[in-house]
Amino acid sequence: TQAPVNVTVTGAAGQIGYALLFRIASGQLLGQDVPVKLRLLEIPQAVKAAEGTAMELEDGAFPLLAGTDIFDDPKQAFEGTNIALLVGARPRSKGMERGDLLEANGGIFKPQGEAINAGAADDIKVLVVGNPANTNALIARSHAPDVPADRFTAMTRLDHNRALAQLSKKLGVPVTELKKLAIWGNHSATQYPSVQHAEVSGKSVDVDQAWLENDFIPTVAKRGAAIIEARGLSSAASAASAAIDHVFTWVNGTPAGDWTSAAVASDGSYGVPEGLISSFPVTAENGQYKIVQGLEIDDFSRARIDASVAELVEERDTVQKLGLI
Ligand code: NAX
Repeated sequence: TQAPVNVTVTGAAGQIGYALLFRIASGQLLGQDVPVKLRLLEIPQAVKAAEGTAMELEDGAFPLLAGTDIFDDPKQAFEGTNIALLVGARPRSKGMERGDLLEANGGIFKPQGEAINAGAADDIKVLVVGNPANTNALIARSHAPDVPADRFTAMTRLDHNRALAQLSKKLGVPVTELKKLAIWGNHSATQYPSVQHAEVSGKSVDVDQAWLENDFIPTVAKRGAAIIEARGLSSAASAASAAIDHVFTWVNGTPAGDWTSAAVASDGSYGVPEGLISSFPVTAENGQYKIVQGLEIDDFSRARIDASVAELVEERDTVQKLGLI
């Protein structure tokens, strides 16, 4: 039988953590034949709450769960880890400037990048969920020089899934009939959910531009705020579900004739500066995400992509000035 895969989850006692851990334990992250060992990282004040979650994981008697360990030290939490889900982050508090937010998160993602560099397994794959996700991933990656750059990714799969759901409702077709949607740029309000290459039941999608601009794009980009407004709490189960999808696809591949979206290190494609962690349409094969190449980009898409990428460049320049990368 296969040795368990080590999965580190940071922010394990938070609300996404609570939704995520049980799905990992049930085998949905990697597959129904892959045992997993959980390594939970929390800040000292939240270790007790993480212990409570670990008790519940034990009570699930999950056949694939080979054990749960809890840490408050990143060095230990990432030792030998194969999959790292970086969920814990510093939220923006009232009156906090963007620079302060990036700096506070630098204090989290720099040591985590260093710990991954020092101790993670050779096949380490990292997904950053904690916001600002793209730039947090950039910070972590820049402190892990021995890890191939393409192992650091940030999550836009929730945005991708939200886009699928909205288009499915609009067209009155199940999500399974939709292919080749794409999220471009930053996981923020500037993101660009694109239907330019999308297909419904094998044909190109025909929706009017006004609906795209006034309805679809803002609904997808502002969905997080709408969830907070309705639920009184930010998206958690849907975010956990998207994190499961991101890793499952990364490991098991995309189906032929389709792609998904993930924020990955740019290779300079589509005018996105090399090294920036930006969302692209991607395929996965043999455990690697690859940016879909050679797509024609229309003028509307061009302007939207450029605007979101400009925001990422700004974030990168800020963390560079702060000495975080
Ligand atoms: P919570 O505040 O419920 O949980 C965060 C947890 O992280 C807390 O338990 C906290 O103690 C822990 N934490 C803080 N610093 C830590 C550190 N240095 N090491 C380990 N743990 C640490 O937030 P939750 O709702 O779970 O959201 C987590 C993150 O996901 C937030 O940054 C949020 O903005 C982000 N999101 C990202 C999404 C995406 O699509 N990329 C969507 C959902 C979500 O908003």
